[in-house]
Amino acid sequence: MKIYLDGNFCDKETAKISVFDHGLLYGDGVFEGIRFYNGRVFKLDEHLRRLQNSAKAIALDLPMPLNEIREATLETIRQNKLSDGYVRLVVTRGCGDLGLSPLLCPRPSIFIIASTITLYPPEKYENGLEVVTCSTRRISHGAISPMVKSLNYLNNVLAKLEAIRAGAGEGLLLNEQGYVAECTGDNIFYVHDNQIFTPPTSSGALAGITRATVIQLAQEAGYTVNEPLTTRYDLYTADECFLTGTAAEVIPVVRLDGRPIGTGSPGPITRDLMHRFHHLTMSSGTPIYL
Ligand code: PXG
Repeated sequence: MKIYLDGNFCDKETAKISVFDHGLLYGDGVFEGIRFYNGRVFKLDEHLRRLQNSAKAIALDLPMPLNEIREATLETIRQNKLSDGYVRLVVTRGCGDLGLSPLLCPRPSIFIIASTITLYPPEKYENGLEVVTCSTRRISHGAISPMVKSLNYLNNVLAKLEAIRAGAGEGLLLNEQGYVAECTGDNIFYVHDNQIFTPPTSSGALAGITRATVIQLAQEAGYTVNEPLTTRYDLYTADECFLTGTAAEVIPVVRLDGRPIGTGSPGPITRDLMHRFHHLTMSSGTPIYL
C-alpha cells in the first residue's frame, strides 16, 4: 500500500507521523472521508471544499493549494491501482512542542490513504439497523463548531461505544437542547406521510455530502424534503428512517430505542433512495484514470 505523506509516496510501514504532531497531541487538524466507485471519485470537489472550510474555521493553512490536494488524492488512488474504495485525507497542525499553541507548529502535515471501508455488515442494508439514543450529546456550537470535520472525534467515539455496549449498530446523538442532531458518523432522515425530513445543521448535524446528495436526489424524484427541529418523538412515530454518510452510504433504520419504526422493516422510500444513490455513485464523479 502506498501512502501520500507531505509530497511523497511511501509504504504503509514507513508512513509515520511524529509523536510531537499536534494532530495526535491535541486532535488539532481536519479530515475528509471520500469514496470512489467504478474508477471515479464521488463528490471530490464537495469534499475538498468542506476540507478547506474546516481548515479555515480552525485557522489552519492548508499546506498546498486545493488543486494540488485534488491531484494528490487522485494520484494516491492510482498508485494503489484501485477503482473502488475509500480515501482518508488528513491535515494536521504539524509538529510543535508540548504546548497548545499552534504558532509553534511551523508546517502542517498532509497524508492521504486509499483503502477500503466497511461500516456496517451487508445484512443491515437488507434488514435495517437498530439505533439507540446515546447519553453523550453532540458537541455544541458554543464549543468547536459541529460543522468542522476535525480530528476531535472522541465525543463520537464514546457515543459509538455506548451504542455497541447497548447491542445496537449505531447511536443517535441529541444536542444540548435535546433535539436530534445526527448519528456518530452519519446524518439521519425520516419519513412521515411520504414527506422526507432531516434535522437542520443548526441542530448540530454535520453538513454531510451524502445528506446533500440525498436531499437533491429526493427532490428530483418529486419528494418534499424539509429540515425541521426534530425530537425523538418525530423519529419514534415515523413511517421510515435511514442514515446517510460516505462510509454508510444510505442504510435503513428499523428500530430506535427498542421501538420499531413504521412496519419494522426498511420502507419503500428508503429503498427507492438507496437505489437512486447507488445509481448516482456508479454513473458520476471525477475520473481517476484518463
Ligand atoms: N456526521 C458525522 C459526524 C460524520 O463524521 C457524516 C455525518 C456524514 O457526512 P458525509 O459527508 O460523509 O456524508 C459524517 C462523516 C468513518 C467515517 O471512518 C466517517 C464519516 C465519513 C467517512 C468515514 O467512520 N463520517
